[in-house]
Amino acid sequence: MAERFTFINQGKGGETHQRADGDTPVMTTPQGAPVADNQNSLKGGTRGPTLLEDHVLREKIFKFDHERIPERVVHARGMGAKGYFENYGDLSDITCADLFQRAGEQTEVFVRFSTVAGNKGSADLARDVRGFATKLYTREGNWDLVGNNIPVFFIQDAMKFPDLVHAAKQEPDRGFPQAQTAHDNFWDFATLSPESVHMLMWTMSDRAIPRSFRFMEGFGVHSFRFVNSRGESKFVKFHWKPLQGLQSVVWNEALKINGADPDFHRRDLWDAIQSGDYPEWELGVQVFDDEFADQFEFDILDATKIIPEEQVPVRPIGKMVLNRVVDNFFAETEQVAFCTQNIVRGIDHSNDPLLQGRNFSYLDTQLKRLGSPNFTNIPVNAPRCPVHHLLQDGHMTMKNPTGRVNYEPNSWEPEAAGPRESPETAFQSHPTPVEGVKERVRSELFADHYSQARQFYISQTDIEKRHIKNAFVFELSKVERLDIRERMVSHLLNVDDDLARDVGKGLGLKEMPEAAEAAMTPRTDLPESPALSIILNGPKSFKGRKVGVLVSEGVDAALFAKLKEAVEAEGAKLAVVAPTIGGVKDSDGNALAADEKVDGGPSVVFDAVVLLPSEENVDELAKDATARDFVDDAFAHCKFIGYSPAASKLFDSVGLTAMLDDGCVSLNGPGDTSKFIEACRVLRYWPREEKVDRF
Ligand code: HDD
Repeated sequence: MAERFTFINQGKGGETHQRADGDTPVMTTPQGAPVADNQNSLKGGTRGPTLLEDHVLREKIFKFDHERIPERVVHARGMGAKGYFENYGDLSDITCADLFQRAGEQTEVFVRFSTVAGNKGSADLARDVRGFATKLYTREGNWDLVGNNIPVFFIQDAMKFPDLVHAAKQEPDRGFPQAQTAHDNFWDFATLSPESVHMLMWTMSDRAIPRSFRFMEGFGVHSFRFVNSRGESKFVKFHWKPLQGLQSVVWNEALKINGADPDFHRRDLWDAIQSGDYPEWELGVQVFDDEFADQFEFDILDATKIIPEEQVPVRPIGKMVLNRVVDNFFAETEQVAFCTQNIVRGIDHSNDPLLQGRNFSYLDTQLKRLGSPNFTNIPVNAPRCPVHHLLQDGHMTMKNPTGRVNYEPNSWEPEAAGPRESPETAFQSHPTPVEGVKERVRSELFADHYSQARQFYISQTDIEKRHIKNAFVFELSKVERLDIRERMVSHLLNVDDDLARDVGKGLGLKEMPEAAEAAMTPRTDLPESPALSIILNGPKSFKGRKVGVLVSEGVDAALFAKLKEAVEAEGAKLAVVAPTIGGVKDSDGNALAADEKVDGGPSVVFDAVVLLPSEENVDELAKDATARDFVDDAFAHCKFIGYSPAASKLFDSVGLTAMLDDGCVSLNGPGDTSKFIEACRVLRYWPREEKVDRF
């Protein structure tokens, strides 16, 4: 405990002050002077004025006044975690990056997941892109792979980034809406920038409402380069694939989770790691040469395009395991500074104009946020390998450099001369030829904005297609200007006719607009890519998921015990939801502790639910509106519902009795519990959706 509050071990003569009781450290001022009274300021007389002389008070308030730093201009809300990357094998044929040379070698990692548009205090389940930023502390310096959970981006050139972000965030006059793109400015900008159409398909899909950070993919987005020790180079795209499988929530659920638990994603990651259920992602690479790049249908430097996995398979090269939460949110999650420019020998940038702009922006923003070019000395940012350079001084210098030499070349004797260059082990830019005239242009090859948007759409299951249509209708229904709504539909006509017509219908358009003018005729011959669907890439088991069990006094003890056993055998978790947080007595008269009171644990925060009221108390439960919502929402969100015979009264209370389907599993005896958990493995009972989704 003492360490938690001990900021600097002062070294010589600087032992931590110890209190007489020996257990707790002495509280000091930041200058190290012991504090006598942390409750009262220094006054001139018992009821007199506080004295300016009170340096203890002034220093305490001063430190407090400066606690906040500017929040990130985008990705303000995030959650960090720590772990390691384990390399699968020797990749020296394609890259000399040190971390990829030896099978089984581990490299320390820090990850920050985030939403993009919302402020630091916004809710986790916004419909938004998720940031997936990784810092790998390699033996040859830090490598930051600053990606998202979507493999394409809204824009092709960094020049457009400030406008994109301004349009997406709160409107400047009113300061709202918070953490959502469902407003005029965003859709105005997006529809005037047809290059965003592919990304819009992804953000209107369930990818933008993940169930958890643990169940989403990550992508480096850009094409990078791998370079081997012979100086040969190939292009590479990076993918993080969750070994937990993909999973998202449904939109109505997301809206409700934001109210029930705005920290849903943060809490989920924290709880999983703290309980030893460490999330894992495989790092995969799509490696391709210049010849492939030249014959590929699209420009591999265009960040609005993917290379379908069916065309260039993703080769797994290692695994990341997140097995530690942060020690301190501010010190680590807030102060971590990712920079796309941080790459290491064996990896290089490409000419993607978005990446080129990013390489300036990240370093610049860290100076603004962290206040000093010495931010690389903050523990979470400091390389784990030795650092020797002759750069010096600046705000918050943390090291005491010794000696006389701070320049190079110099002719001092080797012990005093300081560090020297090392071309053999250093990062070297791959010598790609550069030619052309200076001009502000976009390559003509970037002009196809619709073909891959269509490919994404046709690769979805019918359920996912429905969700995409609904999302467009929801977002555009919040847009006040009819011409903007119509403009979006005019773009969708270049993607898929059915999609456009259904969205037009959902918006109540009297007439369909003309298709938007396309710079290049959209292709309709690109094949489906099953890798783009979430449902087709779901988990194999119910592991890592959570079942909410609604109980009342007198809950069947044997059934509950069997259920718990089946849930835990699957590697899932069970939470007891009861009328009061004091819990209930089960049918054997034993106390059953509650994890949530029913209004604090609505069904939206669980992956599946079980209704276990007792015959004696079910009527009482059915009178409670939040208990009824629990059942109604679970059904509406296509969740699997296990239920004991007495639960029929709960179904009656919400008018569902006649609608019960195969997703509702009756638990007549303890043997049925395993049957229920097996059913849950597909996560949702989707055939129900058509019956409950009317608009
Ligand atoms: Fe960015 C943060 C990902 C384009 C400028 N970005 C930021 C973070 C992620 C991304 C995950 C949060 C890092 C963290 O957790 O601290 N950004 C992307 C991806 C992009 C992208 C995948 C496109 C492929 N970004 C992009 C462009 C620019 C920026 C084109 C500017 C030209 N991004 C920033 C930034 C941020 C940032 C302003 C805000 C806070 C920070 O950097 O540290 O510099």
